[in-house]
Amino acid sequence: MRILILGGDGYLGWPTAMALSRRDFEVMLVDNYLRRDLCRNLNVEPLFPLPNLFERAKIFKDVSGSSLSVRIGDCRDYVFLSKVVKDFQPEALIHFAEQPSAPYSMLNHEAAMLTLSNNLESTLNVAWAVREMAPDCHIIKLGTMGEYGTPDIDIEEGWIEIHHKGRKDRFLFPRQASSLYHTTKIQDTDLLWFYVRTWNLRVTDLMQGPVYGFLTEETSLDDRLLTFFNYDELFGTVLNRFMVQAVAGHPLTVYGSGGQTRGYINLIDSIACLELAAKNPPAPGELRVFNQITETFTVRQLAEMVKKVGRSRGHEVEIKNVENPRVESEEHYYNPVYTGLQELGLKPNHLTDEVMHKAFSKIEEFSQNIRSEVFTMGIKW
Ligand code: USQ
Repeated sequence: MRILILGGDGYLGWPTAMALSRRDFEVMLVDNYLRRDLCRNLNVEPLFPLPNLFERAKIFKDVSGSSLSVRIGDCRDYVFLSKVVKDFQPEALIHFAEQPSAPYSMLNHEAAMLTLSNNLESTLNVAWAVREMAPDCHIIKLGTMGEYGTPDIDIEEGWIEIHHKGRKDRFLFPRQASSLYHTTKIQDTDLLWFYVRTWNLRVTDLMQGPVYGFLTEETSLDDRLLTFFNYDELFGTVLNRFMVQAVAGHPLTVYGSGGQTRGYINLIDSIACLELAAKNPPAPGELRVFNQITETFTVRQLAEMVKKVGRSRGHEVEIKNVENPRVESEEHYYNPVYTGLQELGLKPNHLTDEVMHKAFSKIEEFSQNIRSEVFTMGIKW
């Protein structure tokens, strides 16, 4: 299957591309190095050094024998994107080409504008390029569980039936985000749902929770194939940050009381979900939604787990409840449904001490790269 991965240089895009190319997919990656540029400009470089995308593809070819095609360009540039889609004729397209950070989107007006325009324009262009150049192509859009927020009712898998004044209909589950980034993901969903209804596109929306880890079969082949791994306040996500903080001897930064509950997923499972989605496309005119998580934790629970594993490895790990820089509920009901991907065949890799030990071990090897000053940068909602 020909699969086009937009955002192929990122934390998820790169390991997904490598994994799929070894499992019977012909993979083309597109990226404009937005994440690299933002990290360089904001002085929050990732933990592992990253060769450029051409170099990474070459290293991967040398160590695995599998090929990846690379195109550098901006998905907001419709001439560029439509030509890539026209020439490659993908059967599936994974859209990761978004500004993915909630804190970055709240940094200042410029960052808000970049997030809004990048995310919406790239999604609009994806819908158009597919319609005009490869109308049967299955669009797999990376959504986020954060689109739903933390409502006081169970979170369904995308859709809800509403009964009202004696009648009923099926709607997208209500959405209310708690950052501008998450709001753009809701707007992406609305855009694609509109074009699904209007143009009969086939779309899968993967509502993913925070992903953790960085070790896959392919990233373990060679350190130069490791993924884009941030641990700073802007681009790092919570569990990844806690593990690096533990290695650095920095207190784990639990925001507020730490009762915030989210659905988490191992990077390995995230890739497996993408493969399952690609191999099981929806019908034309269908927007299919999966909640892409495998278990739920509070921030407090994650901190306790990291503390236990970190201490067993000789690190002095303390947990600190810092003032919450975000506007979010700290103690709330959270009960999402996430059966769809397991029904398609996902076998979850849960968060265990062993999983954490392996991640710790690699982080320790690179500990000389850790810069503690980026753990807290003062970004507030
Ligand atoms: N948190 C802490 N301490 C930290 C960092 C985060 O307590 O040092 C808390 C946050 O306040 C939040 C939770 O941990 O309650 C998750 O925060 P996060 O930074 O790990 O994740 P988030 O900002 O929600 O965004 C990440 C990815 C985003 C993805 C999203 C899935 O950056 O691309 O869409 O996870 S979800 O959270 O389900 O919306």
